[in-house]
Amino acid sequence: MPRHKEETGRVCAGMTIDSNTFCDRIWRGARLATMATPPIDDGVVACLDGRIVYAGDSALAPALDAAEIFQCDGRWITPGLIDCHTHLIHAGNRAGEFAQRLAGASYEETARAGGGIVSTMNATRAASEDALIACALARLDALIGEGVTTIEVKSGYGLSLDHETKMLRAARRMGVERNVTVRTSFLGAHALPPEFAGNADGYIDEVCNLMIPAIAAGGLADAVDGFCEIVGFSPAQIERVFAAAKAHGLPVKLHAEQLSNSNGAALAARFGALSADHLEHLDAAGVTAMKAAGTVAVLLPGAYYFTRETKTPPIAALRAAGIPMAVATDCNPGTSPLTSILLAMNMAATLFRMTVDECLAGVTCNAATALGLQNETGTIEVGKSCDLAIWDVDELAELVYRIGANPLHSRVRMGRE
Ligand code: DI6
Ligand code: FE
Repeated sequence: MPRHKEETGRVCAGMTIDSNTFCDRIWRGARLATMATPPIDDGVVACLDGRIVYAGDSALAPALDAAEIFQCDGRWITPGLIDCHTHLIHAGNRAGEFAQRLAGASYEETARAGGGIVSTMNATRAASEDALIACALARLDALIGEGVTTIEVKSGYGLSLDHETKMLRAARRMGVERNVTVRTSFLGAHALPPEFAGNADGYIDEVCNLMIPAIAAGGLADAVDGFCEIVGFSPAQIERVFAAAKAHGLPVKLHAEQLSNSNGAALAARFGALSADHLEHLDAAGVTAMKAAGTVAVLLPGAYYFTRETKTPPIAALRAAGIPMAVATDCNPGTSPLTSILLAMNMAATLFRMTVDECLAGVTCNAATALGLQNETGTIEVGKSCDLAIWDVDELAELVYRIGANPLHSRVRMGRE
């Protein structure tokens, strides 16, 4: 059977398809959570060249044919899940530090005592790019196994040009090794490396004048991130990092208000940040600033849980302001050794009182916006990448409700399993 596109030209994003369209793949008999429309009971999704060419009610669908047709038997389909905040690339682990914290030490104390981020920096510097990829792939596979099709990965454990670029190259390569979309963020302003002890401004000079220009020129980062915190960098230092990022055409995001309120979210908003992340200590002025800038609130309940934080992010205020909320794992060895996006959703609901719908939006459409990918993925809509997660559940709420279960039936990225 001749392919329609060969007869009449390409089927383009947003173009209406007609009854002769021959697709690559079709999923029929599904319940669809498109995240752009109300749920659809008897839905069909059609894919051509990795793009969605139809998604909607089967009763309204044109007659479609495809090389491969999947019967979904009433399974739910959501957009492929998006983990929009991870530190997946790192070497070693901090189980020993965890034990110290159980014995009473605080996160700040272990960081000041030379543990913390700097201990992971030492392990990461000692690891080759291949070794970094090998241990990160195990974490990535856990996320992929739960339907993740897009992941953000930060640097921030190299803290020198060579080691930060090694981390970013390793992150990009994971997207070649696996069928997953990887977005990278340069997090040079994560912690002060020992070479710059007592000279944080000197290190920020290096981040701004050496690292950001080189990383931007090499196309290694999709965004620039920072850690605005007493144990991290001051708002004035982060502002310099953001100015350098902007000068090199890179969007910004920020770890803000995690351990204390330093008005980081408002600073990020002033630079039109894609997202401000953590936000436990966010105040009303920060909410207002984020709303005005369209900055996504990325909530990281795994870090809240693991550090036994007691102050919850101001979910009600974020909700009332209509700020899009995303949920991510923050997978990192120090404060969130979490490789389950489904558990992150459950924690967002139980610990932060987010609704099922908010949790689902948090790992799909709002997570896409937090990465600047809202036109590419995060909803099941014509023209977007055909990124799907197909679930063996009767109700979508089961994705949030279960603890330790994995009802994923199959996963599709750019139309391919
Ligand atoms: N906030 C966090 O929770 C992680 N980084 C950050 O900026 C912690 C990273 C670590 O402890 O290794
Ligand atoms: Fe983080």
